[in-house]
Amino acid sequence: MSIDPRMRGSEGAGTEPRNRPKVVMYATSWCPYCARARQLLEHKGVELEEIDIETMPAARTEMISRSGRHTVPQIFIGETHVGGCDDLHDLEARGGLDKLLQIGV
Ligand SMILES: N[C@@H](CCC(=O)N[C@@H](CS)C(=O)NCC(=O)O)C(=O)O
Repeated sequence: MSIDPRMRGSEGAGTEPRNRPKVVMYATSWCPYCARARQLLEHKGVELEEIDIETMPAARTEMISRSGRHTVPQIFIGETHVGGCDDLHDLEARGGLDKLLQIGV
């Protein structure tokens, strides 16, 4: 028996799809660029996985190896390396962030 799509609660008509890409942000707790990026992603309703590179030293190495950059934040949406806070906001200004986040698709 199939389930009527209108009866699937949060996955029903007009709501977001279930399978949004994972969003990972390498960050520190005090960095103002991280705070600005976090604010935009939270505004989008994104469930954000933050990796604190100060409390987890191996994470800094991982961030550099994945992104080729040394500054925080470094943001990944799915397999896509978006870059830092400025890159995230540039992407939003160009209208590309919602698409990458699969919001409204
Ligand atoms: N333009 C970058 C600036 C990021 C930045 O300067 N982050 C600082 C912390 S708030 C940092 O990682 N500094 C360490 C360094 O420059 O090596 C962005 O938008 O993400």
